[in-house]
Amino acid sequence: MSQKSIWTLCRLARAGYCLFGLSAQALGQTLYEAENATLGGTANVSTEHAGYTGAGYVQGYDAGDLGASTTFSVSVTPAGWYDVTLRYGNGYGASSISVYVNSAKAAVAQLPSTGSWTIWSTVTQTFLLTAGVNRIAYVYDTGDGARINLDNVAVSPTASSKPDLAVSSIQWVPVSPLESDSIRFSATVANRGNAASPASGFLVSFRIGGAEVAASPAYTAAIAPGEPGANFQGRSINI
Ligand SMILES: [Ca+2]
Repeated sequence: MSQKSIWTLCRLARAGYCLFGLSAQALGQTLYEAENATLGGTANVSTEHAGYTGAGYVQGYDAGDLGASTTFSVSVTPAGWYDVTLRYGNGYGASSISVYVNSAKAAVAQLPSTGSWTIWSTVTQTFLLTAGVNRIAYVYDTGDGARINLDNVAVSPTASSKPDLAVSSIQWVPVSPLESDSIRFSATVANRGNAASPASGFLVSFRIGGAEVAASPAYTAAIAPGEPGANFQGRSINI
């Protein structure tokens, strides 16, 4: 089935059902139109420049439009690494835009000129998404080039290998400490991804109420994919 015929069917179906059912099954990816996303600041929908998909595109990322944002609600199952491909137009020159995943700045997308406002191109980035709805936002931050139009994003499971570390079995001894006791924390880190973790540069931070109370030493060995658990010992603290 061609993409055109799929989207013809989409127009006949309820939009939500179409996005999560038909197009995902037929294309292996799910398409989210920018004009249907949540817009902030000066971002607004336009149809001036041809070549877009769906009912239009989002503009309003011009010079001085700091804070302009387009937030996509992206639904995936299961949790894991996904390719997020932005289709954009850029008739100015080399540009960039900040990308937030679930409110945390995850990357800055580099957006080379497409040569004309009616020529559209794509840039793909890979993000770790949670099961269910994720918010992916393209925000004009200080330092970004902006001056772009956003057409859509396509989301699909990534083919590249990634680690996926999960912390579990958080424990402390003594279990019921007195005020003067020293407490030692420990946790287990498993790699549920399909690539080894980096051999250094990460540790486990133990936090109570958002404040770090102990941290493990930096880990110095990669955790292999499928490795069920590596033990991280936090330093002792006094409460
Ligand atoms: Ca569009």
